[in-house]
Amino acid sequence: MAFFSCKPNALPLIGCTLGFGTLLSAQIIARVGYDYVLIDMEHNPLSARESGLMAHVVIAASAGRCKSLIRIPSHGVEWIKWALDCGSHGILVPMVKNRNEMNAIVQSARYPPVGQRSFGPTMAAFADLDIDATNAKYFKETSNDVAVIPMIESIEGVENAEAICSVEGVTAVFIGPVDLRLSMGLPGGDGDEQIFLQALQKVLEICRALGRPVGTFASNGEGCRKRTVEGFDFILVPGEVALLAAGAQASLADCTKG
Ligand code: 3PY
Ligand code: MG
Repeated sequence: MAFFSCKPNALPLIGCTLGFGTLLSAQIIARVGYDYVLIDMEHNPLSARESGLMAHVVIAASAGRCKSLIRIPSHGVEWIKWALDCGSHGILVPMVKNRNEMNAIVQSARYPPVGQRSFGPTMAAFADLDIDATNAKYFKETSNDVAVIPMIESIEGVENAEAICSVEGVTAVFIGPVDLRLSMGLPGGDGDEQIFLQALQKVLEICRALGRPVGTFASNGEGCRKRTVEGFDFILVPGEVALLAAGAQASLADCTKG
């Protein structure tokens, strides 16, 4: 089933970042009720050697009825191939700044005639019961539903948002608020500065006009509700690492209070 059809009438989709690369943790998170998990190969020490692990985490999440996106660490064709061939429902591609970069990503991620993705979705057949990678169905249908999601997270990316988002083969767009704010000289992941809010609004409007869903990150419930009211379609909320730290701190505080 396509990533954006998993909760058609009740957007936004809510997702949790997986950073440990461990199956047990993925299984626990996938059963909590999140709509999707984001396997983060960008900001966690999960190297190319561990790329096979992505496939197993996708399978673990899928058994919990969770969709899986993989955030790859670069625009490299090898990462795009590994992440899609293992049966994930889509890729998040960081730091996309212009149309040329987006065109190259789509070339790697889409089969002909749109792109030049090479055929070999070896693990996809095991990742999701709805995927049948062994016959023409994956090539003809499923692969078209795989989500290709550029991250807009710089001033330059916002300036070129229309050119990036309108490339054929782009499914949705994700705004990385922390890096976007850094590029604006602003701290943290949220704030009321006009330059930041106008950038969010601009990307939302462009994507509305193009019919592309827009996602972003929120570090807590208040931020999540704010972004929901603004019209974001999928939101990433605190992930595995933050949840473990918060749970451990709360438990220790509870067990040591007088
Ligand atoms: C950012 O905010 O820069 C992100 O990459 C969010 O995941
Ligand atoms: Mg970022």
